[in-house]
Amino acid sequence: MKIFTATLYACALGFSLSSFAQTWQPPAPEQRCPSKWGAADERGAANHMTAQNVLRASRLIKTGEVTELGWVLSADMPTFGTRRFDLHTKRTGGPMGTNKRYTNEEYVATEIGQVGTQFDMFAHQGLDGMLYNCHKIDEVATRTGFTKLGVEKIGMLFTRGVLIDVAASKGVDMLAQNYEITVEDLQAALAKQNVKIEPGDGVLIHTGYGKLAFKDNAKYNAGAPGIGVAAAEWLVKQDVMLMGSDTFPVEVFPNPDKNLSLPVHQIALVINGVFLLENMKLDELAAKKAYEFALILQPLKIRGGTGSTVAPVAVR
Ligand code: UVW
Repeated sequence: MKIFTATLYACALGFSLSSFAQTWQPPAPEQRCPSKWGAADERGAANHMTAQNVLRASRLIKTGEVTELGWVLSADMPTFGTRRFDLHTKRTGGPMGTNKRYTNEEYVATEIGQVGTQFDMFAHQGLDGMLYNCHKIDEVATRTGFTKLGVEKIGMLFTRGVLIDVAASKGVDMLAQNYEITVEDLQAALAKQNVKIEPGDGVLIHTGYGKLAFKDNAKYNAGAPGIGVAAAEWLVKQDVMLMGSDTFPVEVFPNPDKNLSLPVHQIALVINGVFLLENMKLDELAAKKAYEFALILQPLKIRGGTGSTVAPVAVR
């Protein structure tokens, strides 16, 4: 009866029912599983990590210039939701011996997998109770980590990195909060930079929004410009290894379709086995107009972990 009434209202107002349709429907399990890397696969796009891929990236190293792309981990960085990072210094000893040795440590209370510049692993996101390759979350989640799809499966990533400077391409320092980056935006920026995406690349998207981190954390966390569903699907079609950005979700947040919750997280991590790299420091790379480089990072080997804080570098 309610549906009938809604239909009458819609018709009276001149809408078709399709106006209310979701803008994106996740593919059904039989459409997304097994993944293109096989039913037993737990590494997704990390399968691009071949010796040839490392050599392809290493050929981009010409001067040895290193640019750091990771945040300094500290209590004043923006953290999402109830995540936190607290470091307590432990003055553990000294002076000891005739040589008066001192020793210091720290106790860090944090979500080590999901703070700072972070690499999202497949155990991090699900779709209707399932993870990548249709593993049921209830079957692989334990009190001590995930038995499948943990971040320890990934190891060293050394690949060609491509910076897409969408902010520069659009002539702004910073894209507006909640701006959805389109396929056309990515293609226009790539054309201006004269760079093409290749299979296995790590694609980093500069929005300029990262300038707010550590300065106005409330605004940084309140929303984010980023890729929408169409741009994410286009990047996935280019067969990239990972998608990163200088924002907390990589994707536009909140999604323009208020009925959707972080769909790009599902498109990347659950449906296609492509990684996300969040909260990146990209301003220096953008200022150098460094659009192609060797991108190097190694997620911590946290057994059964959903991700890892990382300190990626670009080497040219
Ligand atoms: C968010 O946007 C909340 O992203 P993540 O959970 O991957 O940090």
